[in-house]
Amino acid sequence: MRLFFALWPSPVEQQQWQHAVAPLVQPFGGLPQRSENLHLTLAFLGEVSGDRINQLIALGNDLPREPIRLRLDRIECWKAAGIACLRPSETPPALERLARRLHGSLEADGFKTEPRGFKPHITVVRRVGMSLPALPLWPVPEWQVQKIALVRSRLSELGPQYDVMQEWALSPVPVIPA
Ligand code: 2AM
Repeated sequence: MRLFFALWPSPVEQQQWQHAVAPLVQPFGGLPQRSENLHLTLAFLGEVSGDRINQLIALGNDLPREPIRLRLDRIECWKAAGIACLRPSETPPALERLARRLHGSLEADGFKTEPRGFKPHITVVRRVGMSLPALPLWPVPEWQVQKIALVRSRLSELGPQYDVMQEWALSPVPVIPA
């Protein structure tokens, strides 16, 4: 089965982002992603045999759960990938640490991951045939990430269908007493 690890938003967040980007990406054409498919990939594994799922779950259990907050302040078009994506201009150190640890653990356990470097993004449109300078998004969607997910991807003519197989809650932001 085709698997990946991702930061997974709530349905409300997915709908808010889709609503916010729709007028900006409309001129790009292409194939806008359904709101329920919006996510931020941490590591794409490709085809994995079903008997290795428990190993991936054990690996997920050991990941750091530091709070992560993202400012999704821009839309970029990546011509080579043919996508438009929602991105943070700055990657929080906690997210860098999580991605590094995940990729390190996957490699140590003999899983092959995408060789392209980790560049956090949420694909909002596929099959975009143009490249444009980054567009700022205002108001900036602020994402307090709630969970990491291990997700199965099934490809069909209607586009990919994603099923969350296992999820891990990130720690809440500590409340600093006044
Ligand atoms: P993308 O949005 O940049 O295409 C499920 O396919 C998720 O895994 C998508 O978010 C996709 O990123 C990511 N991914 C990374 N490498 C991939 C690959 N080689 N093929 C398909 N998806 C890939």
